[in-house]
Amino acid sequence: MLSLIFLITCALSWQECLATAQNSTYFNPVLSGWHSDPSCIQVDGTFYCVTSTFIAFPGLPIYASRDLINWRLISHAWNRESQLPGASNQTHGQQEGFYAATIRHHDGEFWVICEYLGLPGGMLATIFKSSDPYTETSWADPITFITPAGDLDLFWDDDGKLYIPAGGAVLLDVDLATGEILDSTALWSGTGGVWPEGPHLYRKDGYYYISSAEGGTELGHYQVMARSTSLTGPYEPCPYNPVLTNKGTDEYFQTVGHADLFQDLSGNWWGVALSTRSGPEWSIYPMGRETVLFPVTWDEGEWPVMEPVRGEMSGWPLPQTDRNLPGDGLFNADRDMYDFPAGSRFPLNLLYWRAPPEGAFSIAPEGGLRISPSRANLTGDGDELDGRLGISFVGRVQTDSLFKFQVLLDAHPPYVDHEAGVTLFLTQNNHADLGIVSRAADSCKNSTERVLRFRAVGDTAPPENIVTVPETWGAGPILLTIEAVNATHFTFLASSDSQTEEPIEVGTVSGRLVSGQSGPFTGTILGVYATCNGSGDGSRCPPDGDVYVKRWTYAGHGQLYTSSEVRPSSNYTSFGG
Ligand SMILES: *[C@@H]1O[C@H](CO)[C@@H](O)[C@H](O)[C@H]1NC(C)=O
Ligand SMILES: *[C@@H]1O[C@H](CO)[C@@H](O)[C@H](O)[C@H]1NC(C)=O
Ligand SMILES: *[C@@H]1O[C@H](CO)[C@@H](O)[C@H](O)[C@H]1NC(C)=O
Ligand SMILES: *[C@@H]1O[C@H](CO)[C@@H](O)[C@H](O)[C@H]1NC(C)=O
Ligand SMILES: *[C@@H]1O[C@H](CO)[C@@H](O)[C@H](O)[C@H]1NC(C)=O
Ligand SMILES: *[C@@H]1O[C@H](CO)[C@@H](O)[C@H](O)[C@H]1NC(C)=O
Ligand SMILES: CC(=O)N[C@H]1CO[C@H](CO)[C@@H](O)[C@@H]1O
Repeated sequence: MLSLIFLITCALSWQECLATAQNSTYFNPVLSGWHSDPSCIQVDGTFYCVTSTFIAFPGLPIYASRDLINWRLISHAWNRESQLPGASNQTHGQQEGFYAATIRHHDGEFWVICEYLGLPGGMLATIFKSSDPYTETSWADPITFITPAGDLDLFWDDDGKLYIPAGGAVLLDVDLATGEILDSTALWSGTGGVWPEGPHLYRKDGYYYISSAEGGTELGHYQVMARSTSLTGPYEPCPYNPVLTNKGTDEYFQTVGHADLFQDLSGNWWGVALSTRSGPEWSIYPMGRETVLFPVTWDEGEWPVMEPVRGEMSGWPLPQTDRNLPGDGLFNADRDMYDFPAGSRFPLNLLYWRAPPEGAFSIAPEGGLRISPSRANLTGDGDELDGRLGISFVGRVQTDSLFKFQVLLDAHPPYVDHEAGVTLFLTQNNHADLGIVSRAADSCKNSTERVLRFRAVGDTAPPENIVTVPETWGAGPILLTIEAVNATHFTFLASSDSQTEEPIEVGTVSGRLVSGQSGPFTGTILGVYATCNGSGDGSRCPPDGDVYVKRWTYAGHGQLYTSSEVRPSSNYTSFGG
């Protein structure tokens, strides 16, 4: 019946009709929240992506999908401090660390190449390999070398020889055994835009294609291509450059670029890129640079044609919806609901800002997440307490425009100025916190009391607000909430666990605080922290300050796909014409 209607109403030939009927619609971003610089491949019908993580640890998350829409977090290429000993604790800057990874599959192995910035010896190229990306421990210690250029790619020529293209379209020939750069060839200078970066090299129909971003990763971002019949050039620029951009438009999805291309099992081409849901106003975009998917038409011998990035997309038939992937990691759009039962594994989607202090986090024998405070607070200062030695802070990426993040926190900071709480965190210089703080109650009796303190750090920070914990709440755990009430504002609420319907609003902050600012490359993280605010010595706080997360939930309540239209969080749709 359905097909009969198609045949009657379709003015095209029946083959074209069927093709039309099968085209899919879906929503961007496909990896929502901070997922910048995506690189993806397809291996035996499963798609794999990696994104940049800068100083977050674990880093270089690997996502897998069978349908291009449901992406499961399956592992991190960088998951053990010992893979790069001492790298994290030497990295000072908030936007250093791992930049612009590339994932490729070769000879049965997955390869992730990436450069690490912020180490004294120069830009460190790292190559992580795994034959089973569903297991974290399968990612070996990286091969490393000092690289003269960043944004590294992996390209095997027809003869099987590996080359490493890098930013500025430079082709590096590296002896991986010694780390020696044997040769460096400039392939193509680009179209003249600033910051030619994130190059990928493809081989198709007798051509070598270079795809590269230019214009910087903000409103002026765009993607260009060039091709040559010889690896070392000369390269002819695509007559339709830029091949992909939202520059100069009033689209909600801006900054589109840093693309990678791959094929599905039906032979259709797709691309991923980063994009920011900011509109041209470029003012409030707490989720930073997210991963978008776009269909690509790439006929034999022709230049690829990329569909412009929008919130609602239409293109090639998507593979059938299939969430049947190994592992227990979240799908990107899923909610968190953790009570950390005794003996359970640490959820894969939780991350730290640099490697955490040793032993600071564990699942308590009676259940719950135990956090030992760090001497460094979230902001940090000076040399010893700037956060390099670890901050007791654990979070998850904000993946929805509208959401509610709630933590039931059992915290009784034993000394004045010690605190634990929840945070809306972009970097150490831009965050808003709702803490349970210990304050001097009566100087004669030397006693302390618990107060709720809302405090924000950064240019547009509202004033601090302190509220005494109501006596009726007793000494039990406190439910702390951060909620995106609309696309521009976050509120901070507290309640006793037994009176959750009457929370106290302790603060409100504009998303401007966590948009760009000191974190132009990263995006907002929601998390829990505990600090003894510099007391103690070495890496140790005074004892007895441990706090317990009894319950941790995060649920999306909506995704904006235009500046004014919201779709439900979590479930994407795809349907035939
Ligand atoms: C930094 O990490 C390395 C490797 O884990 C360790 O040997 C070193 O002691 C750490 N440095 C400091 C100052 O803790
Ligand atoms: C289906 O999607 C592809 C990829 O975007 C496009 O080239 C093609 O024109 C679409 N077909 C129809 C009938 O819309
Ligand atoms: C954070 O720690 C630094 C260094 O110990 C200190 O100067 C600052 O007052 C602390 N800030 C807060 C908000 O506790
Ligand atoms: C943190 O400690 C410093 C001194 O070590 C003190 O001046 C500051 O007020 C404390 N900050 C808070 C927020 O308690
Ligand atoms: C107040 O309490 C702190 C922490 O228990 C202790 O170190 C300090 O000596 C006490 N001060 C007085 C005056 O009792
Ligand atoms: C968003 O919420 C904030 C805080 O409640 C409010 O001040 C602001 O007017 C709201 N914006 C819109 C567009 O409703
Ligand atoms: C309609 C639909 O797709 N529902 C799905 C929403 O997501 C949950 C998991 O998060 C699935 O179980 C539902 O089938």
